[in-house]
Amino acid sequence: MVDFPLTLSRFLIRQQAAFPGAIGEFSSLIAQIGLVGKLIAQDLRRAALINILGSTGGTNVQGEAVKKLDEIANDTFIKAFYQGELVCALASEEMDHTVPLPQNIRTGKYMLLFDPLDGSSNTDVNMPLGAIFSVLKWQEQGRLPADEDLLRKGSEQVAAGYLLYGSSTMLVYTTGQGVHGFTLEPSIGEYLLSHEKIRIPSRGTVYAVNEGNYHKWAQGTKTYIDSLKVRDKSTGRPYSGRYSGCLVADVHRLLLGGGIYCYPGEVDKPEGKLRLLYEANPLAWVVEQAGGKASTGTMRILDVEPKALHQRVPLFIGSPEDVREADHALQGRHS
Ligand code: FDP
Repeated sequence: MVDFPLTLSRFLIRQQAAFPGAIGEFSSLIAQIGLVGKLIAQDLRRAALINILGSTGGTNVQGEAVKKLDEIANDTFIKAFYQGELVCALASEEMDHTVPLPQNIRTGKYMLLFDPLDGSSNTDVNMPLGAIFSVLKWQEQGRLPADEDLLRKGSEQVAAGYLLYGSSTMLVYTTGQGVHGFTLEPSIGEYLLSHEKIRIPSRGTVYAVNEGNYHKWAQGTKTYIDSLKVRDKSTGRPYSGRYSGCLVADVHRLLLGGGIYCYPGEVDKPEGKLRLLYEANPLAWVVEQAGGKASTGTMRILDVEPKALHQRVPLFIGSPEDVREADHALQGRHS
């Protein structure tokens, strides 16, 4: 007999049973993120037909042009969590500060940080997109968290994951007990467990980096990327280059098949491009939970002490052997 599919809701109920006293707040939060994914995926499928492609004409807190879909995705996340109940703080990569929640509502104990639409440059060309989320726990009673209360190291996350809008829609997340992937079955509107306990290969043969920035990099970065193209039987080089312009899609590829994604710092911009709290931390934890590594080039991402909500950080993430080699090259050491 064919196995009956395990839905996300049943999976969450099973996981919850391992925590006596759990009241289902966390399970509801993950289910609500799944719902956001369904709503956004539905818009994306028809985007070119319902006039939601292109830019709004505005710029976000990072000074980047805002796409209509950035705004739609951001609003969808906020509406889904605005009534409190599941969260006591909401912070988005698209907004200056945490979202002020309405007064006098019952708030949950979780703080949710999210990048509502990752890979915005892909919106108008029907390429993959994603969303990334990080969940922290708020222990204090009597007051709601302020911006600075969200400045926690990645190692303090209680859940992290992403939605991938590719040829299918997926929800992939971890709570520190491995990484599980669910694929949306659109005909029944359910996420079904499709990738249980994902393990990343210890080494891959693919690298993802925007090589258009080559001339802006420090010598260590150039040396490392150059080394990936040299013929070497023992490591399977030359590696193949695969860069989609969507961090989530590139990380998903290497989570399943191995390899490395790099968004290095530049000589004139050593902090790089990606956001620590909304992108690097959640993906670092997912990848570590699958047996991989994530580094700034000099230290573990999850140990970086955040100083600001929108702090940027260089990112090298993927198979453990590949990230270790990148670290060594960046630090001028030999592997
Ligand atoms: P985007 O700005 O288009 O949203 O952090 C966002 C991100 O895309 C990643 O998804 C992607 O890997 C990277 O930035 C692309 O940046 P470049 O265009 O500089 O390569």
